[in-house]
Amino acid sequence: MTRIALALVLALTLVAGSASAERVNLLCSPDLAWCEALGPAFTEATGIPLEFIRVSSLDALARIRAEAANPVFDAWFGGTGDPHLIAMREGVAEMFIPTVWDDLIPELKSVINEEYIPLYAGAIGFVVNEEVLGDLPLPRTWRDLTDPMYRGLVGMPDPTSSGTAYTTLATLLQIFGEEEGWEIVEGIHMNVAQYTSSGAAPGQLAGRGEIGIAVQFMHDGVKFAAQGFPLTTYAPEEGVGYEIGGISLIANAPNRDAAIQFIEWALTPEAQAIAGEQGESFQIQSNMNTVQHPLAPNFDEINLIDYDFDRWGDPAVREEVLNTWLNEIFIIPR
Ligand code: S7P
Repeated sequence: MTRIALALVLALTLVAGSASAERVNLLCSPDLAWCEALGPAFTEATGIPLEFIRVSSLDALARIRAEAANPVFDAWFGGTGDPHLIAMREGVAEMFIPTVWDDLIPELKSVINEEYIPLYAGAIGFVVNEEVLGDLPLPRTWRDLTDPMYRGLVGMPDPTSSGTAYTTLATLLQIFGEEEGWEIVEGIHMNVAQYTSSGAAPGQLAGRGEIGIAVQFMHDGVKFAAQGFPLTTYAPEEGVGYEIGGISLIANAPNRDAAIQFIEWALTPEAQAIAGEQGESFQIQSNMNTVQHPLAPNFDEINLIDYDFDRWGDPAVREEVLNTWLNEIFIIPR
């Protein structure tokens, strides 16, 4: 073999070696079953290995911020939109336009001002175990949830870790305004039996009969009902806020090319169908060509509020909301 041929073989070996070292380290915020189904399907489609850890939305943001100087993760899949927006604005995540951009539902892109990539959408609501409520009437409004007859029967996630809970607080403050909104948050707090760190967990407590009413995303309640738990899911009369879950490239990702390939793949109709088929997750998927699962919500039938993603995704506003909740609501004995 000539020297040139030998050099060529060596170069090709090195290139192949570095390509096989590519992998995707993923922060995954939706339900565990969906996160678990992603890796094998992505590896089958691309040959690239994927490892993930499941972390709630706000914990994921905290982690990305803390590791900004030396990122460990390459991409962040799912989780409520506000922290994705914050990550973009702070420069710890990097916006790019994926090739399927024009196939993503236009309204999902426009309400978030195209500041991050939409992955799915879902709305907040009540998930109720009527057996636990017994003779008590179903709560029909947000204000109903403050009624002392529901003392110890309500569950919601902790706003300091859960994007679901932050979306709920932002919803109440937008529907009722600051003063009345915090009054209602306090009334609900007095009835809360347990704050959970993850957004979907209150529905599991309600399903097992440990509480009567969970406040969380409705698609999670629908999922638990589909699994056989005696749960009824609906939106309160005053209306509900909603999420546009995101998918983001971490800034300075160690495996940037592989991460982009993952995000491109995750937005295809085939990959999005995994949510309902294997992941038992029924959000509205963002690609117009994805066949939506029959259990996915129909936003035309839900009284959605005009959620101001720009304002409630602002880091300073979020900070203020969380501080008020921690210092003025959470400390009230119940
Ligand atoms: O379970 C799916 C889902 O409701 O969970 C996501 C949420 O960000 C993760 O939960 P927390 O951050 O509230 O723990 C939602 O984006 C998603 O629809």
